Amino acid sequence: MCSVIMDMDGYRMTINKVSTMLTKKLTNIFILVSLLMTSLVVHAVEVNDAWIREAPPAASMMGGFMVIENPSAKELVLVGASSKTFKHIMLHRTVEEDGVSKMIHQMKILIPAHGKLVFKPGSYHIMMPVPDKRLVAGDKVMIRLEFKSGESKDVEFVVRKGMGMNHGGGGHHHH
Ligand SMILES: [Cu+2]
Repeated sequence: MCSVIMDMDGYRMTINKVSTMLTKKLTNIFILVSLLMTSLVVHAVEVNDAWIREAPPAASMMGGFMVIENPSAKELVLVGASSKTFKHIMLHRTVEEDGVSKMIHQMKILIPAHGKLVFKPGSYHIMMPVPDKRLVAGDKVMIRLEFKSGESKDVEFVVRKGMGMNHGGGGHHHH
């Protein structure tokens, strides 16, 4: 009789132990998943004034501009961008050499710690082929900015009429 009670206790102990272990494991998995999810999103970076210049009907490329702010203490490195709307997106910088402006492909663009970088015509910009369905002023496009850290940020760009024709950056028609 005594052994039966002992066995029952042993049985109960085992069940308790297993359920405690399970709870601990589930808690650990939950923490791990939460950590993974937060690491994939940039919380610090702020993107404002994101817009794409409406392209003339004959144009094959169009340019996009924005202001990226990095309030964090770590340098931010933009390495690419992607969107369902565009086949591909390039990182470009327009520079002027001997009075001739030209676009240089950027493998990466640095946004300094506690700093910001202005993407604007005649300077840094993103550039993409015009989509089959022509984009006009007022259209909105989601673009995902990809950073070297593996983090990304989804940004809504609004299509606008360009401000003047000076210093492209939005087109391949430089003089
Ligand atoms: Cu360009």
